[in-house]
Amino acid sequence: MICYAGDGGTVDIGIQALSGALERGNDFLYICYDNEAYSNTGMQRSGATPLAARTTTTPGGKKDHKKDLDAIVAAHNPVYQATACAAYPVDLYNKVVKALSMPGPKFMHVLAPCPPGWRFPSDETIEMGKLAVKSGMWVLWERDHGKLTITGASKAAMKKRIPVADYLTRQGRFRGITDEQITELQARVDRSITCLQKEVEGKC
Ligand SMILES: Cc1ncc(C[n+]2csc(CCOP(=O)(O)OP(=O)(O)O)c2C)c(N)n1
Ligand SMILES: [Mg+2]
Repeated sequence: MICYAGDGGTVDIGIQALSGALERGNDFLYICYDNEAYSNTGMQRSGATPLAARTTTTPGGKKDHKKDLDAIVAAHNPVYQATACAAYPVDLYNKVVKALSMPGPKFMHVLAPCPPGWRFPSDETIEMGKLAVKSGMWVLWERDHGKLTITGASKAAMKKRIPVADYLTRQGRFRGITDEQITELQARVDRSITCLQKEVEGKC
């Protein structure tokens, strides 16, 4: 069985149902496509909206950070967990095929850049996904029975990244972001990549 749901439906509205199914060990693949807002109902902020992003309910920019859905899911120890981005379709495809080959609970978190919500021209959608990955704002990885591997374009991004500002300033939703917020987001990205690297090396 495959469940396909948005970020709002997953990180906020449906989190208890997801947690219950993961904890019970149900045989299913849950795919969360994350466009970082409640888009269908008018682009309101969700728990997955990042710091400083403007939405219809955060017109001055969100004051809180994006909820760490992957850490919440990881706490349930699913047999397979992965991130992906539509800008890297082969990586996404391979992970879905792998997940479906295993019995038990599987979870995938897919970043889905949203032109109207993030306010950028739609012909830049693939590029926006690539900038997310190249800046480390989004990291491609998989955890197969608990073992973490960095995948695809994120292997290079672990060592050398473009500044997060190069990703943020391309989107109208971050108009008005302060230098302090950019510094905070950059530090958060650097910290989370260090953490992933330590896990890959078996140090945590
Ligand atoms: C239990 C429940 N609460 C609220 C709604 C109203 N609703 C319909 S779509 C939507 C937005 C969901 O956002 P997300 O899951 O991020 O999907 P997106 O619209 O961004 O694709 C909401 C709140 C609903 N359908 N069901
Ligand atoms: Mg959404």
